[in-house]
Amino acid sequence: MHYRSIADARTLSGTRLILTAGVPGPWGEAAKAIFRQRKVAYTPIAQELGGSNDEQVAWLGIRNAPVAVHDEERPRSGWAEILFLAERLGSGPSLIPADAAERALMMGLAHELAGENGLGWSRRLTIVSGPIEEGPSSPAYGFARFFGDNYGYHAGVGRAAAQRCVDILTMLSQQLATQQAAGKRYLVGEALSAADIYWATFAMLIDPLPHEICPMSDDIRAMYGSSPAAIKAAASPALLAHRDFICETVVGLPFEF
Ligand SMILES: N[C@@H](CCC(=O)N[C@@H](CS)C(=O)NCC(=O)O)C(=O)O
Repeated sequence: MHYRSIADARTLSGTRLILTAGVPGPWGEAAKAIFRQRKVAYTPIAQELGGSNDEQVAWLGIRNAPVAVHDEERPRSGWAEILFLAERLGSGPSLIPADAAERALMMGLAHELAGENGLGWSRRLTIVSGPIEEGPSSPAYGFARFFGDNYGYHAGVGRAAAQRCVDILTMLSQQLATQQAAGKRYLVGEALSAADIYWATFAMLIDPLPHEICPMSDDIRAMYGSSPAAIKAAASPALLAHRDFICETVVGLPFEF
């Protein structure tokens, strides 16, 4: 993926998507997949993982990624506002169900995957809590402290966050089983929705795909693949197979960062 700088981004119009360069992040990969599925063309702009990203902050007041900026409109960094931007700008089948009850379910599942205290958020807390609690002698302490300070770490949160991951994965496994028992292919209703895409991309924090289709550094792979056994066991084989299906048919393989 060819990234442009923030300085370039400021001179461009159209849709720009700020992404953590060179690193597979589930929020960024979900945004890319949603733009791709909705046929929204965009210019990728580089954010530095864990960096101060001063130019980005000076421009938008937001340090992390992803951030979607369309023309002179306000920046959008939350998963839901990025999704609604893609719905508005794009074309083809909607990723949000038309039926109100299905839509409410889909948005709820998406929040459980991508929102605050959702699967990605909670799994990140399980990753950082070990090194933070071990203290500065841990080689990962600095990194973990930074992410912990930015994304909701407090003493003792690791255990609750791990349980939340288990609960969410159990719920998703049951939801898919219910759908499949009714002869339905996707997580909600009859058609592909954003919930399928969030699951396919956030699953990398539970069970990273092999290097050939999802290349990442050894450090990131070790971190993403380090879930406690109870978290791994909570994702049913069918839910992981659904991840494979959505990655192959929608997200596009290999992942490219
Ligand atoms: N803005 C997103 C959350 C994005 C997010 O958590 N991004 C993290 C992913 S680990 C990030 O940018 N990390 C890199 C950094 O903080 O520098 C949302 O509210 O939906």
